[in-house]
Amino acid sequence: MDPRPTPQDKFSFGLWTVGWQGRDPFGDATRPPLDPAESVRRLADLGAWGVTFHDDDLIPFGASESERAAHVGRFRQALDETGVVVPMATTNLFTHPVFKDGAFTANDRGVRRFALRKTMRNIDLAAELGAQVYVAWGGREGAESGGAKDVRLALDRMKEAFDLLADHVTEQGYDLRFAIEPKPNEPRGDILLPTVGHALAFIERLERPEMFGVNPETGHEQMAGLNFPHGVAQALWAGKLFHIDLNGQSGIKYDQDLRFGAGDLRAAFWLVDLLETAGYEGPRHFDFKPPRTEDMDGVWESAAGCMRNYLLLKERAAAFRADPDVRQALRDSRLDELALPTLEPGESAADLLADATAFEKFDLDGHAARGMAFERLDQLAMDHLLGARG
Ligand code: XLS
Ligand code: MN
Ligand code: MN
Repeated sequence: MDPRPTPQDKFSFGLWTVGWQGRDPFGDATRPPLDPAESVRRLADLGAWGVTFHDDDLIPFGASESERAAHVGRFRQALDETGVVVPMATTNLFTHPVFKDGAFTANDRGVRRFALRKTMRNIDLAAELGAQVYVAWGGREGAESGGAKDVRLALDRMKEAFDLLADHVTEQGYDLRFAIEPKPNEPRGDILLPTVGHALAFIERLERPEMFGVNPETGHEQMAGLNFPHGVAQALWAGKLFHIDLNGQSGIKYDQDLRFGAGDLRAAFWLVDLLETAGYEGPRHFDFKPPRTEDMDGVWESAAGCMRNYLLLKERAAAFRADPDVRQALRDSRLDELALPTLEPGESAADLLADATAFEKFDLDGHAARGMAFERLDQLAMDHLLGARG
C-alpha cells in the first residue's frame, strides 16, 4: 500500500510549520528562512490542498504598505499557479515583545486595542484570500503567577474581543467563522481556555456563539494528559469542530509538534477513525515542526510523512471497520445497544418508576457478571493497526 495524497484529501499546512527555522529556547536557527511562495509550490508538489498563515508569516511585522502588497502579490501568484487554496488564517499575537502579557487580555488597555486592530486587518486579508475559518490561539493570554491576572476580568475582555471581531465579520459580510485553539501552557505558565472543554463552555457565553467553534490540536490536549479523540468527539457532538491541528506528542511534556502519527500512534488511529466515520468535512491541517535536526530535505520528508501517516491510518481504520470479526466484536461489546435510547419512546419518569424490571426485579448479579469483551475488540484494532489483519 503506497498512498499518494491528492487535493481531495484536504491536507493543509501552516506556513510556519515547514518554514520553522528551528529556533528554540536553547538554540539558534538551524535552517535558512523559507520563502512562502516556495512553500506553496513544494507543498503542492507533495499533494497538499491548502496553506494557512499568521499575518507575520506572510508579511514581516512592521512592513510598509508597498512591501505588504508585494509579499501578498508573490503569495497570490504561487496560489494561482498551483491551485493551492487558503482555507484558514490566523494572527500572530505572541512574538512581538508588546504581547508579553497577552493580547486580548493584556492588562495594558492600549495593547488590547492594538491586538484587535492587528487581528481585524488580517481578517480582511483572510477574507480576500478566500479563507472560511479564522483561528484564534491565545498563546500569551495567561499568567505565571496568581496575582498577575484577574481571570474573571480577563475572560470579560476575551469575550469583548471575540464579540467585536464577530461584529466586524458580520458587518463586512465575510463568509468566515472563528475557531478557538486551546492549549494548557507554553509560552505562558498557564494559558486561558486551556482545553477543548474550557473553550466550548466559553463559546456559549459569546453574543454570536454560532460563529465560533474550536480548533483542537493533538499535542495540546495530550500535554494536559487528556484523550484527544474524546475531546474531538465532544467538539463534533456539539457541532463545533470547525478546524483541527494534527501533529504528534509523546505524553505530558513540552509542546513537541511532531509530525502526525509520531508520538501516540494509537490515539492517532482512533482519531482518524473518528474523523473519517463522523462525517468531518473540514481541512486536515498539520501544525507540526520538522525537528531542528533536519535540513530542508528532512523538512519535506517530514511534511510528506504527516500526509502519508494520515492516509495509512485511514486505510487501517477502514479495514478495521469492514472486518466481519470486528463487526461481531462490536456487537459482543454491545456498541449497538449504546445507540438505543435508555427510555422507550414516550416513556416518562413515572413509567420508569413503575417498571419493576428496571429495579425491583432487575437481574443485578447477571448483569454484573457479564464481561464486556473489550479486550478482544481492542486486540482486533491492534492487529489492524500493526498490519496483522487485512
Ligand atoms: C502553538 C499553536 C499555534 C497556532 C496558531 O502552539 O499551535 O501554532 O496553531 O497560532
Ligand atoms: Mn503545538
Ligand atoms: Mn496549533
